Amino acid sequence: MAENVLVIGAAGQIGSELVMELRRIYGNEHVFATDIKQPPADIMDSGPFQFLDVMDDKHLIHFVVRNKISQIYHLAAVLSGNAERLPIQAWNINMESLIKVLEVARMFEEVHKVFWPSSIAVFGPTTPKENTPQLTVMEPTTVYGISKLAGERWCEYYYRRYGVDVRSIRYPGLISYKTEAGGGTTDYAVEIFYAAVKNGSYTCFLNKDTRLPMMFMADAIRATIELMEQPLEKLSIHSSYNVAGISFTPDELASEIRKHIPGFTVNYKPDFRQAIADSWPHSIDDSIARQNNGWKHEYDLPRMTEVMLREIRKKFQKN
Ligand code: AKB
Repeated sequence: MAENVLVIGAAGQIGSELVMELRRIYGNEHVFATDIKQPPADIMDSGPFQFLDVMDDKHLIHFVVRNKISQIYHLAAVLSGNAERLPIQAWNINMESLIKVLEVARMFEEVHKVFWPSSIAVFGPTTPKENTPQLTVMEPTTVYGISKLAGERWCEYYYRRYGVDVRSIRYPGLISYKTEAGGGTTDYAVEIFYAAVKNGSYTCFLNKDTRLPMMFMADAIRATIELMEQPLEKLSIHSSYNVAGISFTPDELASEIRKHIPGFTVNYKPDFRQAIADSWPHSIDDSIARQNNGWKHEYDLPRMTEVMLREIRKKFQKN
């Protein structure tokens, strides 16, 4: 039987790229993009889109039943920076929406697979910073991290108690050119490319030597699809997998950009997001994902920088 895939949060940074890849795999008509805001034109033009607020569980259930949904990708979330501005609202949105999706998967056995993104934000200041292991101390100090850690526990609970096949990745900072991120701590690594192309200068909200784990979006999409395609028996983690890409500092990224734009300058004006970044790992040990899923990232810093600058220049030429 054909798979019918529901993507919640299709207009976001991950969703806007994942929907197109899922449509390539399952067929345009079988991938239902939903969000509370309108996604990019290619998503609107290539297959079904509907406004759906995941907090409205009646609408969610109706949608799942009417469209015979068999897989759900629940990508909607309030990211780390925005969550610190409105902690209780962020907690409610991040947690309640996940529980609603898990409940739908528990109630309707036609929904046989769920994907939910976790984050490196599940780690905190007491976690080992270098090559952070899959299983380690986890004492997040941000509301976003607390919600992601609790979410991981709920995912594993639904798997063990009800057999819900829910899969997850602890994404590092994601770097992409199609849709900008919104409200995260790693967003500087996207903003910097736009500023470099547009103005030749950037004011960074993190210190120059703040090292964080990052990943180019093409790698993140591949990691997600590869995890979802694995037979369940091959998976040993039912909370969320560590996956690693590249780690760099704002200063290292700026130097790489300078190889293409020699006059590029960066000022450093750290704000409240510095404390969030300081609580996160520098690099991630993803050996379990490598063993279970054959995971390996492809984009290093030079390759990612080249693609980002090329694609962002094309965007500005069009406008
Ligand atoms: C954020 O910065 O909040 C996100 C994340 C690392 O989960 N990009």
